[in-house]
Amino acid sequence: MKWDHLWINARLATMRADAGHFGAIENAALGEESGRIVFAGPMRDLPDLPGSLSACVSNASNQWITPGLIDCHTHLVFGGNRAIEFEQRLNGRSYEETSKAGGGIMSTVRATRAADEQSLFEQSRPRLEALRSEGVTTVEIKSGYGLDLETELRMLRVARRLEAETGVRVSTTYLGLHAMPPDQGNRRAAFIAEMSGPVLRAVAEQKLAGTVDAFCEGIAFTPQETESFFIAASALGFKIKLHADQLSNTHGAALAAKFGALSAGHLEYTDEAGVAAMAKSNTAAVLLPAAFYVLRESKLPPVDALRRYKVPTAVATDCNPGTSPITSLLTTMSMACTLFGLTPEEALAGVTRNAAIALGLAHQTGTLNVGKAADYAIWPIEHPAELCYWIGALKPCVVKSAFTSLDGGSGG
Ligand code: DI6
Ligand code: FE
Repeated sequence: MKWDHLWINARLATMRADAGHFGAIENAALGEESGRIVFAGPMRDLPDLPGSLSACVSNASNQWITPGLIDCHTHLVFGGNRAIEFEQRLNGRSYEETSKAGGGIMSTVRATRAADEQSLFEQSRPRLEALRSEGVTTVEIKSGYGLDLETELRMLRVARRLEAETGVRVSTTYLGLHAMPPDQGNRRAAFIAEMSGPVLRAVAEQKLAGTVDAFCEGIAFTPQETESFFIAASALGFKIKLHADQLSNTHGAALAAKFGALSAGHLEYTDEAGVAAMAKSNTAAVLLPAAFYVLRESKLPPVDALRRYKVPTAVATDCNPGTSPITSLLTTMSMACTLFGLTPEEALAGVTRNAAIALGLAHQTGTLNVGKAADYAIWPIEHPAELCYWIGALKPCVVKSAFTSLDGGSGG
């Protein structure tokens, strides 16, 4: 049997949970066959001579190979931008004030509704290419800037097309309760019923997403409203995620846990009881330090409690036009270390193994393990901590996902 490709003289940061610092293996090899990893271990354990195992043997020249990076929380499909609001915020207007005045998420909803499918695709694609050029091979993309049937479905179709045309694996999420559109007036209950009924069913019927998300917050939806949406979604077999406790403690983490959520994101205001509930329900935490940075937030997420309760903790960009206009997962990892106090190993686990857990894709990707998809990146570095240390100075030499390959030098 011949393998499609074999890397020799590599150093692997396998990021396996039980395998020591970074799951590192020196003098290693990585073999792939039909899009799967068939070997990831020391060269001395190869079952034969490299040339007998594969017709395509490459020398990694002692560079580090990591799992393909995973950005498990983004809103990267959207129309327009919000640079003007950024300017206003720096002049003292708060995010909440902007949002109450009809700006914020709703200004992106207007721009997204106005963009046709092709335009939305063309505006979003460079953001995904930028992520990929830094080694990202899987990305989660949420809807939530449509807030009507037609535009929510359009956003999810664009997300699916991004996967087809870039080869980056895309996990789609229907973010039905993101903001209350003013054109609905005070008809909160009617809006929630629409998003939890016809729109949810259309997403299911057209198989555009298998997971839902909501923004549970003072400026968005109450825990009771969120819960009614989750009940409808669970009944149709959707998996659950939540934007929880970002700006205040609404006990969103515990609410997510109650529904057995895959993940809860942000968590700046989550208390220990919320963390304990997440641990019990195997709900992953998703830390979003770039939104913390942009909003100049000062309340830190409960990182120590997440460690003590062994909650798998992911790190993601939250790429969105309001609170996190960033398309660099490496910079986000640096922020996770500097702003939140994660170790470089925790930050890398946050964009590999734990991000896969947060997406329910741990069987498929997130570590260099035999049987998983051949998603990996090769880095011109001497130590894996460099992935979190450099700011804007590092690109992978090779980015490979099970769908496609890309030469790092020419990408993005
Ligand atoms: N929390 C966030 O940080 C983003 N969405 C959310 O629920 C912000 C989205 C935006 O301001 O456009
Ligand atoms: Fe978000």
